[in-house]
Amino acid sequence: MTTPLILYYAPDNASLCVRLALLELQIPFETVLVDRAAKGQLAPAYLALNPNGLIPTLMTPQGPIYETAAILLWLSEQNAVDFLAPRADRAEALAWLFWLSNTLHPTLRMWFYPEKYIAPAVVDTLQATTVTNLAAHFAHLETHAPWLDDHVPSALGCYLAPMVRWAALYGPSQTWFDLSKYPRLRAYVISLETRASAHEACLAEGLGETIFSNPAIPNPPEGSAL
Ligand SMILES: N[C@@H](CCC(=O)N[C@@H](CS)C(=O)NCC(=O)O)C(=O)O
Repeated sequence: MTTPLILYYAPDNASLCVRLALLELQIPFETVLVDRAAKGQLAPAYLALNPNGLIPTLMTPQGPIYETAAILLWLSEQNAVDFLAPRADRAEALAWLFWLSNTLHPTLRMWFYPEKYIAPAVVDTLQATTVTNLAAHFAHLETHAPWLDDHVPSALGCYLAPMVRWAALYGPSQTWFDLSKYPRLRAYVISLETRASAHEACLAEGLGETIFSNPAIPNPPEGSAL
């Protein structure tokens, strides 16, 4: 790739998944901050790149790509060595990528942004169901994702590890999430947070230490998470 990729990001947003993948793959990239506090994701210039008004977007020589899973798949395809889930077969890796994208990530979004999904009067009801569903999703991963035992960097890991972080940090309550209940998942995210990619992402976005296994609210050098 000759023209550098440009990652439109906000600290500790879903763009973190893409930043981790770019760093792991050692693909040069530049960043442009999307100012969440000023609703920059809804500014006309950003909507021209990503009409969904969501972060991230990756500008590539072929134009902008959005949707975290699509970007991770695209980046994996640019790479000579399999990055999707190096020790899983492709069918299994694709199934898990889609599950992360169409099940775990949207359920987290319902937990963080219930008002986007339901009338204000019944937000409590949605949150009660959502937290039960989230606990079931993490238990499902713990039991059914053999690739958690492969402590190697992958697109799946770059997607999952930030979601583990967000489960522990954001939403109306944090007490429901206890990573020690999921020992395979815990060992997996610890293996990823000790990598150079995680350290570099920490510095760029002010994420602190133990970013996946015992995260703290970020203190970013620019922009804000919410
Ligand atoms: N389906 C999207 C979801 C991305 C997403 O939820 N982004 C959040 C930040 S982590 C966002 O842009 N939130 C702003 C909003 O919902 O208005 C993807 O996978 O890229």
